[in-house]
Amino acid sequence: MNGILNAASELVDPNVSKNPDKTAIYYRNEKISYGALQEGINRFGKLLAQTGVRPGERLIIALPDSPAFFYAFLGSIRHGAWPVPLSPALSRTGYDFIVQDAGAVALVTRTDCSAAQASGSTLRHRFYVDTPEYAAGITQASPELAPHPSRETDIAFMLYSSGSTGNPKGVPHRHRDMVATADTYARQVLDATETDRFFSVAKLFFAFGLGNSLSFPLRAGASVILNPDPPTPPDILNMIGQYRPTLFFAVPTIYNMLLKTMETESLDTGALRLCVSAGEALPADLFHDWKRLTGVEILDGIGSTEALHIFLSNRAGQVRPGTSGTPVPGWETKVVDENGRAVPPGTLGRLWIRGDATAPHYWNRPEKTRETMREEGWLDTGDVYIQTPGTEGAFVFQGRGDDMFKVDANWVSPIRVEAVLREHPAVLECAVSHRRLEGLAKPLALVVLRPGFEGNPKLVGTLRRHVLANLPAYMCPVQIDFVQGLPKTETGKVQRFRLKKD
Ligand code: 3UK
Repeated sequence: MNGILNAASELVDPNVSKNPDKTAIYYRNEKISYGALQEGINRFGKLLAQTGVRPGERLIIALPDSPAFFYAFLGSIRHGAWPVPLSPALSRTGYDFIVQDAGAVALVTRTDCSAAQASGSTLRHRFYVDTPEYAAGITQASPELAPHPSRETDIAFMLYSSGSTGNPKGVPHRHRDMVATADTYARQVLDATETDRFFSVAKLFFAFGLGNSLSFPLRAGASVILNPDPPTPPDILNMIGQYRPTLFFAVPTIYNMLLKTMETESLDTGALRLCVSAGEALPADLFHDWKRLTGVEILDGIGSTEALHIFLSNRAGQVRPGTSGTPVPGWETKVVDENGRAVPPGTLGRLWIRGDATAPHYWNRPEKTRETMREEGWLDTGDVYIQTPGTEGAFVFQGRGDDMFKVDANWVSPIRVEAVLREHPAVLECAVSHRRLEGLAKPLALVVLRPGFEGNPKLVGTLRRHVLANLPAYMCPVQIDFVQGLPKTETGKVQRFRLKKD
């Protein structure tokens, strides 16, 4: 089955036929209706066509969350060109690398974004959305554009995964992928309908935010609230009070910061019915504290750029705190050993997944593709999981495959040691990796202290004793360094490989 399907048309057009005046986007003081959204998309696609950008060519989008992002992203897809959304906060060299890697022919950004200076031999056109020339080009372009007749398995867009190691990799996705994640996760796990209002702290350039703020609300004929600014806890709380979202999405650190802010400012949770956390594991305590203060559950779920969105998730009313829950409808999962053979529940192994939304390959990375996109449509997530026999099959995250290491022939999961260290009142944040002593791996910890604590040898002793009281001795860090901050990716994930001292 490989019918004609254009994702931009599939996500938007039915809503225009049904109710063109319904608000699709809330943005500052503006409301963008479905009719206006479709017009903006068509005009952008037409502008691309007139400029000579052809279907299949790549176009970089470096924009804050805004209606302009929707027009450029969906306008490209409607025309058949592949949008490549990137964070508007990358360095110039970060953009140059991706322009070159993707062979991008066009760039859509703002004059005040560092992407404005990006360069590359393939780049032919630049669109600056905050200029009068751009406004004139859009106004002159026709508001009618027939969707490019793509097949559902043709590539529609490409994301870049900042990855936990090495250079970012292009992850192409097909026309059917956004529709598939909306019809499985959003509809069947979140129960999303046209009465919902979506609000995501995670931005549109990140696969998590792209689903939360674009494909899910559009597929449901619902509304989305966009925040173009870097998220600060007071702004987020204000926006929740002002726009009254029903669904809220953020990474765990944001929930943590919001809880701390709520100690001084009250939160009007108003219409909120469900919250979602992804990006890294949500600590069980955070789930309980949030539930107690707001009355709303946070559903932890694991997703990835390669899978486009969440494939294992908790369910409303049946949350198992501290786990990633169970497979989302439409997804098959298996935990495997080094030979790709399924292991029984209760055994630690790599998580492989299979579903309709997975990227078919990496862009120009045959070696990485062979490692990750496995036989019969399976995708190796690179994550280590245990499926607990006791908790109705909930999956418990054990860390990235490449972060795990062995000490005295025993596996050490950095996140277990980090969780214990974090329980100590002196510890704000920490990351565990390993160093070699006489050729053998030993745990090493970097610790960011809470204000008021001093990093000295006495505290090292205290923290080591705290770990020893809670975990086997081989897991106890032989070295603890106090630092100001931890190395993180664009999307806020700790890069443990950068701590390794081999
Ligand atoms: C880790 C988690 C434990 C895990 C993402 C939701 O994070 C997303 O995509 P990325 O490509 O990273 C994927 C990797 O992040 N991870 C994500 N969620 C969890 N680990 N518990 C979780 N709940 O290592 C995974 O392989 O940046 C998240 C939707 C779309 C996404 N792209």
